Amino acid sequence: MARSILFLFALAILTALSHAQRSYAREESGQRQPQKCGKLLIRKEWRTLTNSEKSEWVGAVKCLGSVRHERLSLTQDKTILEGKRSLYDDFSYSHAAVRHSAHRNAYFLPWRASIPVPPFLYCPSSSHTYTSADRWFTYLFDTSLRRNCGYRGPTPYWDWSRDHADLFDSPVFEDSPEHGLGGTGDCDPSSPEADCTVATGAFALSNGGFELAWPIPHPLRRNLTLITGWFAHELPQNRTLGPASVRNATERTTGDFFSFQRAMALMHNHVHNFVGGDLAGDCPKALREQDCPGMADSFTPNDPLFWLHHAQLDRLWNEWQRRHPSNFAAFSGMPLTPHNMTSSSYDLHAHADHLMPFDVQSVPVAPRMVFDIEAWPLCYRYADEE
Ligand SMILES: *[C@@H]1O[C@H](CO)[C@@H](O)[C@H](O)[C@H]1NC(C)=O
Ligand SMILES: *[C@@H]1O[C@H](CO)[C@@H](O)[C@H](O)[C@H]1NC(C)=O
Ligand SMILES: *[C@@H]1O[C@H](CO)[C@@H](O)[C@H](O)[C@H]1NC(C)=O
Ligand SMILES: *[C@@H]1O[C@H](CO)[C@@H](O)[C@H](O)[C@H]1NC(C)=O
Ligand SMILES: [Cu+2]
Repeated sequence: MARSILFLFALAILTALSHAQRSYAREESGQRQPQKCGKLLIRKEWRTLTNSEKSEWVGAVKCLGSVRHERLSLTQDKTILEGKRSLYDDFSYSHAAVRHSAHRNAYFLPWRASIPVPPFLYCPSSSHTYTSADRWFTYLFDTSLRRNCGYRGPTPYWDWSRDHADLFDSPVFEDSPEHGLGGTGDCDPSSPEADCTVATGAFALSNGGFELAWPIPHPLRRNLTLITGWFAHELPQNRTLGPASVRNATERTTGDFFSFQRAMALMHNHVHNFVGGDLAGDCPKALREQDCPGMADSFTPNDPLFWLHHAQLDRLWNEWQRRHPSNFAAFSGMPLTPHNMTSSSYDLHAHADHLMPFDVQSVPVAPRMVFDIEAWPLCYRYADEE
């Protein structure tokens, strides 16, 4: 199965409004003073969690996957989608639905204006809003775990740069049925059953894992592979995801949001593509090729690893923002050296105050609102790694 090339950003969200969002809506309508954070939540690297913290997170994710509910589609007719789906599936579906709608609906034109072209691998990232959409998406997921599943522990992230020399052996792929996310699946091409189904860790069906709804019901799939050779100058992920790449992305791009995002885009895609299966948007075998979602990453949040990876990207953005005053609110439709104004890589409309609509069930969010993770409503920070 050809491995999909991924889009960059995550979109949100159909889940019910969080308390914070509702309050924000009230604040916007002038009924309330801006709110302050209480205690900041601390996000921690996966391997620094105790086993019991890991199990708590895994358990909360499984809980979200066990809460069945109906939901409205994002199409204009607002039909109810058929089938068995969970609060967890919502996050995958939002990814897909917003993108599909964005291509059909005038309603979503503002989305298109702010996120113009999917940033393909080796094309410069054109999405100047993705980091902020991503930050909000991850925050909403975390909020959902806390609200719907009583999660009280830290939001984990996966610093893959610590594992780049041997990604296969990363602690995020632990086998433990209680606290492990599991490893690669069985992808044996000669076996008709094998579809890269993950058989280890807490998300394996045999260990009480959940079935995912999108694009058809199936268990979690992974196909860990170091990919090389798509492009002449391409290096395997064990070369592109190390500390040197991270330093290049964060230290050599001061004041240049565009270059920073481009470097992040490459690392982002390389992790998705290394892990394969659901995280790479590879279609389940049981789905006919022509029924496979065209948008490669539509269901990539199926793999709980998605959240650990995206929290890491969020962490790197935060780190970059705090490296230099010119980085903190760096956000615009224009790179520092606009040599070609007609290129689709440049979005003249992207603006930190441009509201990103999140459908009828969510208040629109402006990138500026998520610049400071330590300010309300986000109210978290990243732990210093040991
Ligand atoms: C697993 O990934 C490799 C590398 O991309 C690919 O060649 C292979 O077809 C994949 N296997 C399945 C079953 O998707
Ligand atoms: C990356 O993996 C390849 C095998 O796929 C190996 O030959 C190479 O030495 C590794 N590079 C690093 C920097 O670990
Ligand atoms: C970092 O950037 C330098 C200069 O552009 C380049 O030569 C080097 O290969 C980069 N390193 C990595 C790991 O990307
Ligand atoms: C500018 O970008 C447009 C669209 O990508 C392209 O068609 C055109 O050739 C570019 N012009 C120059 C001078 O690079
Ligand atoms: Cu991603």
